[in-house]
Amino acid sequence: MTAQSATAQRHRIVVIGTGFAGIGMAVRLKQAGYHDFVVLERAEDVGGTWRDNTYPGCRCDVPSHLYSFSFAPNPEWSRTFSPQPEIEAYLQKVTDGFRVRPHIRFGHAVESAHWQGDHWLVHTSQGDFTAEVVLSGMGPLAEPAVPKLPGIESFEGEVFHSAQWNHDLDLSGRKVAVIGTGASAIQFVPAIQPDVEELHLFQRTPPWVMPRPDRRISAAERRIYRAFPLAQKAARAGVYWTRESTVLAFAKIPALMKLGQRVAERHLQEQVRDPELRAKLTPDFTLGCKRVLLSADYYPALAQPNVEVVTDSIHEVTPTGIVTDDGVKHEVDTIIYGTGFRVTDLPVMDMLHGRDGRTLREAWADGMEAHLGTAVAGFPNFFLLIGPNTGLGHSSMVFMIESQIAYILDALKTMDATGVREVEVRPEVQREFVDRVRSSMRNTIWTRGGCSSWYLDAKGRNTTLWPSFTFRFRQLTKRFDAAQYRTR
Ligand code: N01
Repeated sequence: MTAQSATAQRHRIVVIGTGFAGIGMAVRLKQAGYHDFVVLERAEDVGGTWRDNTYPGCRCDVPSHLYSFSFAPNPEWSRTFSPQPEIEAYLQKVTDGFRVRPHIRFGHAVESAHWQGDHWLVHTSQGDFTAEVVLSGMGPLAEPAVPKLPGIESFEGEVFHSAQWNHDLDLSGRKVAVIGTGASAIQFVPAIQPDVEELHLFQRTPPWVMPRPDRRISAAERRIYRAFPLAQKAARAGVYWTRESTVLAFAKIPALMKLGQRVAERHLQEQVRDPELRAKLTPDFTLGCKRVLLSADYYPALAQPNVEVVTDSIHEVTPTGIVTDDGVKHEVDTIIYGTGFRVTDLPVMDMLHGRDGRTLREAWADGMEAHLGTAVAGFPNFFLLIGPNTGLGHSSMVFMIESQIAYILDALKTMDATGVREVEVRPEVQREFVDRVRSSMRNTIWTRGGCSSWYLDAKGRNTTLWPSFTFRFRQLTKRFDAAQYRTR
């Protein structure tokens, strides 16, 4: 036993993170009769990415009825696409309603986890924990990606990332540079455009934007959902299957994307009358290659006189602005990064030390991979939620998370039923699964659509998304197969 572990708190299970993954896992553990667990959370409240992303206009681009746990329907959603405060409040309500909060240790940032031969030693900013099993709910959209712009240290104005919004700064009357045009930027740009004096939008690649069919859910509808939960279940199923049908275009027959692309082209045509601006905003890749964005107010905001869409590359930042490659200096006093997250370069990769002290980064030297996106060879009794190749471009991550939770619970039950203390996925099982995923990936829009995106790693491989139907993933994770694991 190491010096650190002498004072460690012992628990059977350590869960890391309190986003949808960590909270869902904790609820299901309790329901399954596992009570000896703690949930470690670096922040002071639950919510994960839905706690951190508070930028103006932040909302979900997956319909509300599907963006919730199957075991905790919410008849109170106010809109068909929920605003961030409602999703954060929903997660808090689930945490309290299922009495998970007493298990959570807030302000405990996990700094490392080491496999000790027969248990894990988890080192946090506020002490150590030992556990038989570690479950990571550290999502991929947690660590902001901030580009190293030449000269940024000399900038005299305010700088922040969309996931760390500076609410103390009044943007009215300011000259703002927004860098990036992804899912976050297309939501906050229209929200801040009316207030700022000037908005310079630095666009590297124009995204495809579809109309967002958002509407208020009336009080009468909410009464129906409260009184007849089956009605909301039916609405949820309708959304699920509509979304699921789009997998055909994303992952099976990418040529079908051209149909959707026409809708996006028409949307751009209708909302942007100026041909020069429209040309700047027209993507040169097939719809779906990057995340399909939904917005009713992004294009109209860009057509306003206080907005300039800058398509020349950023050359350098000066104390008072940004100079682009064409030599033009854009005078600004605020820079907002809408530059996304470190998805394929996760901090957990350096924190986690498996068998023989090997880090996850070393294990993933050739790219992120895990059996069923959940178990990694060399890391016994460790399971990842939202691991490699479990992300979605078309539907709700909560569905994938619930599939993984069920799989992990079955693993725990199998261990209990058979007296097994240690499970570690066999490398050849992981290899076979990953090879199948990679082969399915070849014919997807993400690899054939003619774009680069955060879905791809440095080697151009898609190690983030699930290349098939989500019900297929659910089938694969339905049962934990001990034969696929080395057991002790
Ligand atoms: O980040 P992104 P995001 N110089 O990575 C640009 C989820 N989400 O925060 O396209 C200049 O999509 C980059 O340009 P390019 C969702 O899964 C969900 O917007 O790489 N530009 C791009 O335009 C989403 O996919 C919701 O050429 C630079 C942008 O920054 C994920 O979060 C809402 C640059 C980054 O776009 C991330 O979205 C919001 C540089 N050095 C977000 N580096 C829901 O509603 C990057 N860019 C569920």
